[in-house]
Parts: sequence; C-alpha cells; structure tokens
Amino acid sequence: MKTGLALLTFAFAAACAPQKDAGITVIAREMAFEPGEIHAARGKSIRVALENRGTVLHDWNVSGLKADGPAPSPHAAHSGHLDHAHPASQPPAAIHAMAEPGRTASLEFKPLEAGTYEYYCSVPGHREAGMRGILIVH
Ligand SMILES: [Cu+2]
Repeated sequence: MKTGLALLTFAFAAACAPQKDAGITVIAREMAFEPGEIHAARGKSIRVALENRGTVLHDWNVSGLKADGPAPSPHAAHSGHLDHAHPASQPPAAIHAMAEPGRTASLEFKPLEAGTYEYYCSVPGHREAGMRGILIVH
C-alpha cells in the first residue's frame, strides 16, 4: 500500500513539476480505463502508473507501438511468449503492466513513432467489455 501511495504521489508531482519525464496515472476498474485517452510525445520518456481500483486482476497493454526502454516484464511467461519463437534480434514489444486489485504497477517507455495506438486489458473478456482506450503519440 505504501508503495502504491508513493507511486501516486510521484505521478502527481511529476505532472505538476517541470520534470523531463511525464507521469500519467491510468485507473483500471470493471470494466473501463480512466482516462480513455492519453497523450505522449515521440522520443520522450513517459511513465504510466496503472492503478487497479477494481476487484479483479487487470493489466494494461499498448498494441503495435514501437518504443524504447520498457522495463523487463517479470511475468512475461504468462503472456504466452514462450509458446512460440521470436527472432532474437526483434524481441516482442513489452509495453505491459499488470496490477492486482488495490495495487499500482508502473512502467516507463519512450514512444518512437507518432500515431494513434489502442491500449487494452488482456484479461479474457475485459477488452470486449470496454477496457480499452487510445494512446496518441505526437
Ligand atoms: Cu481488466
């Protein structure tokens, strides 16, 4: 809990202070993300804190975005990447955070291409039920 509070405080401070890294908090609950649209700048690091205010596990994934520096996912095995081989030179994009109910998970990445990308929860049925939004890279 203390960690979650600290992350929230950090995200708030980052949004209000002239720091180089932008911080955004995305709230997950059944069955939506809040906000449903976030913005980022190409070539600039962005920190996203996924705050799960719901009662079940939720995660946050960005579809098709090329980015640098996503933190290595400690639970990559759950995503099915072990089921098939990827060329070693092109690891799968891992813009992914997962939070248990009441917890906050954060990740930092640097978008490399402008565009509009969908983000979604990959828990079965959640995306279809409305847990999605768009990330706009300028
Ligand atoms: Cu979900």
